[in-house]
Amino acid sequence: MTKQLLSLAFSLCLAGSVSTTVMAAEHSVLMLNSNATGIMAFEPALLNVAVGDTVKFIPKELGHNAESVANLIPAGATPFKGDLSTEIIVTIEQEGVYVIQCDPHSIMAMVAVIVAGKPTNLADIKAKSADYATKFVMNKERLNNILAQIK
Ligand SMILES: [Cu+2]
Repeated sequence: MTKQLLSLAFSLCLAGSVSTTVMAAEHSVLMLNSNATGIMAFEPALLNVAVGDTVKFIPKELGHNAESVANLIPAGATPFKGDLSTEIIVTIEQEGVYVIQCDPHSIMAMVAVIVAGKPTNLADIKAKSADYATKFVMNKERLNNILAQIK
């Protein structure tokens, strides 16, 4: 009897650790040559995730990458940079707002925003993104429009 109880307790522990792993969701963001928001776009452009989730950036079309923008991620978050035309899976470990760009199309505002948990650094991101956005020659309002949707 005691043995059975122990083995039951052990099974429950296993089940517990497995479900913890499963709870971290994986999200997908497509890298596209165009969509409803214009040319050169991430889809979705705004993604809400939980801390610990992963985001997979998928090059649906060639010539794109996904990378975090310097100074436009939460303090202490690890920057990342995917290779051109290559899928990258990023684990979001820090709460807050992240701005992501495609390097070759950053001047066309090929950007996405990830909000992990609460947007604790939103005011900071909005202030710093104004300077970053001066390099856009197309889709100039795209980043502002995305940031304006964050509550
Ligand atoms: Cu691109």
